[in-house]
Amino acid sequence: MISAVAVALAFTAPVQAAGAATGNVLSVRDVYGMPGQIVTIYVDLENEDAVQNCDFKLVLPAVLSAPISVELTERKQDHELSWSLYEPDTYRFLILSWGKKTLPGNSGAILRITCQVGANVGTYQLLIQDAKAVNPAYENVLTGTRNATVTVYTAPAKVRIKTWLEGFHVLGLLRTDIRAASELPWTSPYPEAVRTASSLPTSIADWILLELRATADGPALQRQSFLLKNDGFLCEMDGSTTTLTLDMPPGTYWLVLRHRNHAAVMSATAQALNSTTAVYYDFILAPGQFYGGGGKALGGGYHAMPCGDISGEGSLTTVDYVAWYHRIMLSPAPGYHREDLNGDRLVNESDYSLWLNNARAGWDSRVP
Ligand SMILES: [Ca+2]
Ligand SMILES: [Ca+2]
Repeated sequence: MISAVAVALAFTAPVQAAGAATGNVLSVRDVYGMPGQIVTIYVDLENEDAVQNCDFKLVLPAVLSAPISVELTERKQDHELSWSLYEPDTYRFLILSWGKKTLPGNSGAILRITCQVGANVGTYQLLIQDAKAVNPAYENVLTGTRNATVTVYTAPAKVRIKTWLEGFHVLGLLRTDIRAASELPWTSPYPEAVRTASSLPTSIADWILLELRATADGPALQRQSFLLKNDGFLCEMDGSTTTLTLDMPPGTYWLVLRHRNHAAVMSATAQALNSTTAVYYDFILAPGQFYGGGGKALGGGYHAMPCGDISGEGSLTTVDYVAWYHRIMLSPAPGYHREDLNGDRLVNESDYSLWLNNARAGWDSRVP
């Protein structure tokens, strides 16, 4: 058998691109952090074969502390985790099912590790070694691994962004009915990037999720929740600061916006962001601001994120309709509902009409 180290050196294919899994690949995601911050290392498994147990070592750069927390993700059944320091800066992890259960799903994180970032700015290697992914017949089916880097920086990238939500839009502003009824949650509804607001002024319409990518169809480098004001500006947790401080160093990034019931959109081009002057990206002013023509014209020369993707997977299908139908059958009280496409707190025929019009017209997310 080829050793896992040899496989690691030989493997070069990108593993986080969209599409079906090819082989069984264990990878770590790139990590970005400032001195003193707590960062999370994600270990992902993309597997086309059933995997029961995993065994691997991680070599952490000296700029990271020893693991503060190590936990399995939702990709587990009766799996147990053992880990320990193997040699200086190298930790061994063993994920094992005593009941011969397999890891659910075919992609995504199987392990989360938090560490604290040290003071030395730079870019460092984060290596996987001696990895095995064992199937129920106790054969190692791992076909590759992918290493990552840890980037330590001191000046975060800044940006200003304006967008409108089609469903929430009324005469140049976004509805704030949810906030007015004190039903807007203080904590972001996006589990990928939970944050808590310090203030929720009455001008806040909803929460929105910003994703940064290095390539148009590549994986997310970072996801961060922001508040969305009624004038369309994303703002910080104080509900008013529209210069957004990103958890990333300066760089050139594609800007993806996701919302809990609108189709995701992406900037037409990558934006060079720096740490001193916040680049301003306005999604509403022209159709050409949206990658793939993904913005919906509202009239008056304005454009918005198309509403209706309740399931959040990118397209408007009966899955979204069924979610709306189930909700309305429950006669929900007014509130913060994903099926409320126009943001008036109610789930009713108005929301259905918005979904139907967009589904018939073939609206979906154009984010690859
Ligand atoms: Ca959908
Ligand atoms: Ca509604």
